[in-house]
Amino acid sequence: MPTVPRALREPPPLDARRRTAPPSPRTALLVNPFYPKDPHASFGKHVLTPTLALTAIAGATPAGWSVRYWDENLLQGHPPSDPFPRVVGITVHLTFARRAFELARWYRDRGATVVLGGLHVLSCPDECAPHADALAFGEGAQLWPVILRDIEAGQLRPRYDGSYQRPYTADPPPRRDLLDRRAFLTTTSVNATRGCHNRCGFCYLSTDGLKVPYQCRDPEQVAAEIAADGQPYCVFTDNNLGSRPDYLRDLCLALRPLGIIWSAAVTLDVTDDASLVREMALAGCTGVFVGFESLTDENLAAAKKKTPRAAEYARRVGVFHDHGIQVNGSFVLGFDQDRSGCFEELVDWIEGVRMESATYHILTPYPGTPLFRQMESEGRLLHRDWTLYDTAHVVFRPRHLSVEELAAGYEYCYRRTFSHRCIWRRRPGDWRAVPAYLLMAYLYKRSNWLWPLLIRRRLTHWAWRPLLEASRWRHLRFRRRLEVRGECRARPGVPVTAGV
Ligand code: B12
Ligand code: SF4
Repeated sequence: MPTVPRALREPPPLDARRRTAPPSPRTALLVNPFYPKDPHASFGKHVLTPTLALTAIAGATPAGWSVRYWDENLLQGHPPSDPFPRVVGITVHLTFARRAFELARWYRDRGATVVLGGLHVLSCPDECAPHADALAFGEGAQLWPVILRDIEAGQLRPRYDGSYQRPYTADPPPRRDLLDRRAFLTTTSVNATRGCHNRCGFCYLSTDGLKVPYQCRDPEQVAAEIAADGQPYCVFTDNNLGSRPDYLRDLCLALRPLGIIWSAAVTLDVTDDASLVREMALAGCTGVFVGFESLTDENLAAAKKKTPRAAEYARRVGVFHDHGIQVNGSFVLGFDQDRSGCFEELVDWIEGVRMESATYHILTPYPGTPLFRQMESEGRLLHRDWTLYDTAHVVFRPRHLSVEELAAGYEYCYRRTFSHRCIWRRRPGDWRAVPAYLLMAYLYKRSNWLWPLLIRRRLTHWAWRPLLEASRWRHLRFRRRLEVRGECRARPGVPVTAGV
């Protein structure tokens, strides 16, 4: 098993003896808590692009308040305490809930008011409530200004409910200026849409009580936000940017004049219409993150995944490749029809279709989802230690595999996919795209020894920048050929594609 340096395994200890000044009026601190990194995956993936959770709510901070952003995963040591914040907002996911609660205690003990929000608050409110002065359920940009005003008026309520019904276009732009640009490959993480037309049984979108109607922002508004951040590469962190093909087409038209490159998570059905994929390429799309999940149709059906069946996958990967778009496939391991042998078969297939990148996730029943209820009712949950619900650990009893076989299969998939041999075999067919592909693969997937240093010294953007610029330049040339000749088989090459 590859080792993980301590700084990526454990959060910095909180100094119990630190003396702090009284809370400074109208100051807020927003914290993204530390989570342990998976030794099999790239350490670099955590500094590709920031989560929008906190910059989105920071954008809604009322005038007169100062707000600071702190991401513990940037390895900058003890979280800030000078000036000591009046209010601390912490985003909570199940995997880092324990750390979020530790932080909450530390700040509360010293007089700050702590507000918790995010997915875990929604799925496990009773667990979160004792650790906060107030809980924010759902859409935070709507709630944050109300919470701060109530604090000023001394009228803080224990619970605030935000609905996802308000027009998405009404949200203020995220405060990307709070981020350290050196610390990420790109600070331009953007959401153009919210929700997804699917409701896969394992997805957090099917959590009880979470009602996220599908909403799209004005394409021009999205393009202006991207242009304002001034970066060559943008990552769409939407659940599924391809949920509404007509919208995606309009968005592409708005993005085209920017001359940037971008990547996004989409479902495979965007390849139903090759002309849409062409529009994406012409607008700067160089990579897609696609949840293939499984090569077994029974698994897809059981998960209620409404995308093309497995026999169609290879042809559809080809549609992206034909338009110069690299594919980062996401695969879930441990479905009920997975048996020993499925891991070799999967990586053989990935190698065969020359998929540029792949991420693997052990099936994980998130609390509140149909999958969780099923596993619970069948008595298959092994424990409720949420820190291990990170898709890198087996937390349930698989149907046709032992727990050990599934864990070993996960490790095998990563080890083999990022072996020298497999990286080479998956190289693009167009030799001109090979150098960028190899640089990307080696920097991203085979440099875990280097990432802690790059992260701590805030050299992430510096390390990626030449590759980003070279990819954008190649892409612009490729686009010109695509415009003239129609479909084209050359691949421009891209640093990394979006996705978790
Ligand atoms: C960007 C991203 C990442 C980035 C950054 C993650 C980080 N925490 O820093 C990277 C690539 C590093 C990453 C890694 C992983 N991720 Co991730 N990631 C995302 C992604 C695509 C976007 C997040 C985002 O910006 N959302 C948009 C914001 C605006 O929405 P939001 O977070 O819900 O926040 C709103 C409200 O919840 C609320 N709110 C949130 N916090 C707070 C706090 C306060 C005080 C208030 C008032 C309100 C509030 O207001 C916000 C604005 O409306 C999401 C999918 C998605 N589209 O959301 C997955 C997602 C969050 N990731 C997920 C997972 C599983 C992971 C990994 C564990 C995967 C893996 N095996 O490696 C890792 C490890 C991270 C971890 N342990 O949490 C899951 C989480 C599932 C769950 N139930 O917890 C998601 C939902 C993807 C999915 N479809 O399953 N991820
Ligand atoms: S397609 Fe993806 S985002 Fe949509 S419900 Fe399924 S897993 Fe979730």
